[in-house]
Amino acid sequence: MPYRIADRGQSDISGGTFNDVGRDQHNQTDSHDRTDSHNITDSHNKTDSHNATDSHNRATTRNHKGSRNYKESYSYDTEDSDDVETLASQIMSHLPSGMSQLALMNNMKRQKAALIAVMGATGSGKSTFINKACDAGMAVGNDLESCTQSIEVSKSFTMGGRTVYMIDTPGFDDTNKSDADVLKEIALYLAESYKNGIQLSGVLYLHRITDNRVSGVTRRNMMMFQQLCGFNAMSNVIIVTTMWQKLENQDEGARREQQLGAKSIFLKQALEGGAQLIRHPQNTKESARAVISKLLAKDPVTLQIQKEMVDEKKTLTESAAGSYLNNELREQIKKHEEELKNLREEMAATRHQDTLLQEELEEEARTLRESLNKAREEKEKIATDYANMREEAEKRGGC
Ligand SMILES: Nc1nc2c(ncn2[C@@H]2O[C@H](COP(=O)(O)OP(=O)(O)O)[C@@H](O)[C@H]2O)c(=O)[nH]1
Ligand SMILES: [Mg+2]
Repeated sequence: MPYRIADRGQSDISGGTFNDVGRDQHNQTDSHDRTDSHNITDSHNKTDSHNATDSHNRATTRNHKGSRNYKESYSYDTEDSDDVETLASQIMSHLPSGMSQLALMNNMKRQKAALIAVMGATGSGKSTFINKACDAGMAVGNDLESCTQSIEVSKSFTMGGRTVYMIDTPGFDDTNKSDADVLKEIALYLAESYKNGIQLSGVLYLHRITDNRVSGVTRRNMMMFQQLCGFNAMSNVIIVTTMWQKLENQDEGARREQQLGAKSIFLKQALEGGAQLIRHPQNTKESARAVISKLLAKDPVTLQIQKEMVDEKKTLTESAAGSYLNNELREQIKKHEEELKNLREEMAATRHQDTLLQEELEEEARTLRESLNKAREEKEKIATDYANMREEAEKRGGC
């Protein structure tokens, strides 16, 4: 299970009204320029990683003996993970043999292609959106399990005379990857493409309109996305609300939409920077392409993480996104250390009493120590720079 920074509660986004800005649909006639989708980075070997939310997202109760019961808010089913691997290998099997990332990037450059990154939480509909846009076969997950194992580039398609590629990214809540690994993958891909002379046409950030609250997971995804893009790139960002068909009451969706833009500090900033909030009203190709067409009209953009890693040669920890994650991890470590200290005191105070209680406290301490170690490891992982990340990826055969 991946190490995950803890959710920090959620905010209500109901109430208010909203004037839809994304209903003007364009009917584009597009031809297809099909190449297969490309899985860019290998999945890392880290099925043993640990979910750090364990210790804080658990409801702690005392049983009749006064000892604690933890209710896990999150569980990981290893049988499902086999399914995910099968799906990943199915995608891999579509790869044209010998097509490296560099070759693909050269193709993009030669075609003066438009490159669009798609970000958002797991289950926000990224792979489905891309599939609709380009009739491709990205793996689509159910609501609980991540399917996008690593960065994937879609088949190309043509819109308004431009060749377009879409980049599918894992969310910062991936069931198989820690946030640090997701950040490293996204940062490396963006840095590599920038260094190879490819600029993005823009970024789509997908958000489920069916969510009536901004959960900790959503908040983390929004924050990481904003730190990766930076304020100056926001005019090339579209926040796309998905799953409108799942809403019983469309007015409720409109209210959430308004709250997202007005009250959420995360999206408010993005919108102030020029990002647009647009609906993907139908889960159709036309709807997806109407959104994409808005980015194609814009001049390409350099994202903050690209400038930081390539031009400014910052380490990942020094980048805005890395620094955000680093701070979250630092706070997590502090919290774990505090919890461990309290636990030790409790163990000392009850030393001569109940042996069963002692065993349970010991078990609790063990879990906490594991979480603490994982958080420290994650912090170490992002203490790296572009050159190191490339080297690591080359060793894995990814870049
Ligand atoms: N009704 C509806 N379902 C969707 C939409 N987009 C995605 N889904 C479903 O939501 C689930 C997660 O989608 P997926 O594309 O794997 O999300 P990802 O994790 O962001 O790539 C799948 O069951 C999709 O079929 C949409 O616009 N409308
Ligand atoms: Mg996906």
